[in-house]
Amino acid sequence: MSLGFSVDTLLPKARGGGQLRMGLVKLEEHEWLDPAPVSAERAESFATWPQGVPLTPEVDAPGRDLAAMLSVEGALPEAALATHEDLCLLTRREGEEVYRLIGAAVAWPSDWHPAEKIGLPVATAFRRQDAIAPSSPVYAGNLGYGPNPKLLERVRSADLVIAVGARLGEATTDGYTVPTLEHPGQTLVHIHPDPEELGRVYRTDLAMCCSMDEFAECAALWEDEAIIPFDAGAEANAEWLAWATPQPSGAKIDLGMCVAAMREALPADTMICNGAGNFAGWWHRYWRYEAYPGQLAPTCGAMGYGVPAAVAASLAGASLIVVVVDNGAYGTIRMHQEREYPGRVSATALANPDFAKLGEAYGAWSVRAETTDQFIAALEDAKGRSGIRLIHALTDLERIAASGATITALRARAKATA
Ligand SMILES: Cc1ncc(C[n+]2csc(CCOP(=O)(O)OP(=O)(O)O)c2C)c(N)n1
Repeated sequence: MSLGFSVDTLLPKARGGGQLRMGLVKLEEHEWLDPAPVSAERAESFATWPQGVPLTPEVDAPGRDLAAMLSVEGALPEAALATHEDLCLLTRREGEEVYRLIGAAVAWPSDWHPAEKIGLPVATAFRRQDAIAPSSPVYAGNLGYGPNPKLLERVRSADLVIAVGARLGEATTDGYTVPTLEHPGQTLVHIHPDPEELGRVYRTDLAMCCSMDEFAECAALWEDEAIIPFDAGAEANAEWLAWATPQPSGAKIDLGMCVAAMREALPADTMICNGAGNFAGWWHRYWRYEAYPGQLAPTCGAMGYGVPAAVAASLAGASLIVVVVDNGAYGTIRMHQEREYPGRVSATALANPDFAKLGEAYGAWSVRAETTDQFIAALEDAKGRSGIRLIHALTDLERIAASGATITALRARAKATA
């Protein structure tokens, strides 16, 4: 049997001939085929983690050849299921020296999650919520607008902060306060592919300029014997779960419950697209960004991003449900007005059209929802249809943010401290 190349010839050429970081060791052919694989566990692992089988169209034919070599019916996924080995196929295109990965079937990716091994809490940066699966036992939540106060406190009191791939921007750092720019008593390690970013705003104790896959591959090699397990990951995960589980707010249309209903109703690989605005906060807090990519949202905070992002996703095959959250105002700006100049409302009220009728005029299936029950029913109905579906959710401006803040309370607090 031949795979067309040997490990010895392949390895120096992987990643353009750079240092090998994958932790691969060469096995003889008789070693890499387990004569009695336990396929039930592998089948379960493939079923629960479909992202472990990324396939390009290019891998189909060689995958079939590989399966045939192993006397298995099918292609790469079936071959990986029938053996006890995770399988990757690479190709070298004409005129290219490097090998490219064209498909893989990896059943046990959890071995590649160093933070889980160590028990360290991992939070995602603003609008990068799909970077870590929320089902990870050490997922600690999102650092963005309206963060979980318990998560902020954790970052504030940590001895060591490792920022992997994230820009330490305004939203992620709660306005450059967590951590503070000089973070006395705290060690900050910043890993980022752009050398301009490292040390630009934050004093950095250790800066590493590299791509995220290079870092991940190196980090995955941390030896188990050297690992000190911490409880902080599980604790932070429990705090996040409590924060990210909506409690009924008493609102006529309760957006937390609507997002919870969406989680029930829609597939886990659903992508959430949004632009700037307080409405997005309910999804940032209560949606589980399990898919990758699963969040199309602007880290620069631009309004008007959501619909074009959703159109782009639909061009790539996604089907669209549009939720218009209509509180009759530029709510975010109204919130700032009440906080800084309580009671001085200026140019933030909107005279909105009937978005359901507008959607209908454009050929979308559209529904108006004024209560949580109507929203849930609309969602169920929408699921059974194809084409663009639009739900016009009329919300109460008084409930201005997913944190639970109200206009009345903001105004009262601002007046009291004026
Ligand atoms: C292109 C652009 N213009 C202006 C802003 C400033 N801005 C941020 S949120 C916001 C109001 C958003 O209102 P809306 O979309 O109705 O959402 P809400 O906050 O009411 O949920 C504005 C004007 C922005 N972020 N992007």
